[in-house]
Amino acid sequence: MLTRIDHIGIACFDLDRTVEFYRSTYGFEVFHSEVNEEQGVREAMLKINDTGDGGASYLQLLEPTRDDSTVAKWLAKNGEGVHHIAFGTADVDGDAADIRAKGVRVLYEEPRRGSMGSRITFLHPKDCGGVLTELVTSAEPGEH
Ligand code: CMX
Ligand code: CO
Repeated sequence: MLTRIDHIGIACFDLDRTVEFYRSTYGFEVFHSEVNEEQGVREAMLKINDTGDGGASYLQLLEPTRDDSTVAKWLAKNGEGVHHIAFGTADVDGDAADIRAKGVRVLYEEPRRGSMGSRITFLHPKDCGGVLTELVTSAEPGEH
């Protein structure tokens, strides 16, 4: 069951500059940052709020680390902006299977590694009304 907005993914050319915009404009601080080589991104997670199911909601600021990454390709075509939304669930495997059975393309056979040791998969934007949609199961506290 999808129980929250886990994050909104925002693509940018310059992560440090974008982090500074969110800090100085809204007061949001970086909760966590990492490089995910598989996804080809350097990212900062800004925690917006905790949620009633023990999770949280974040902004995920994304800067590409290589020209052939999905985010680099998207930025070249669209410029900076909202790249994807992510729903949180305790069971990404089960929810992805249920959604695949409804005829929506799930991009990965098995969930892959996301921010902070989470497990993630994506739904094809062409099957979701033009919205690239991610499903996330957070790591248990202490797992990452
Ligand atoms: N939102 C909405 N539509 C998108 C999109 C996005 N983020 N990215 C691509 N599309 C659309 C394109 O506009 C294009 O539409 P048209 O054919 O009408 O022009 C179509 O999808 C195909 O796009 P493409 O540029 O040819 O790109 P690809 O098919 O090579 O890749 C996708 C698209 C979704 C398969 C790829 O972006 C992907 O695998 N995404 C999942 C991984 C990812 O995004 N990782 C970065 C974030 C990591 C994280 O969140 O942790
Ligand atoms: Co994401």
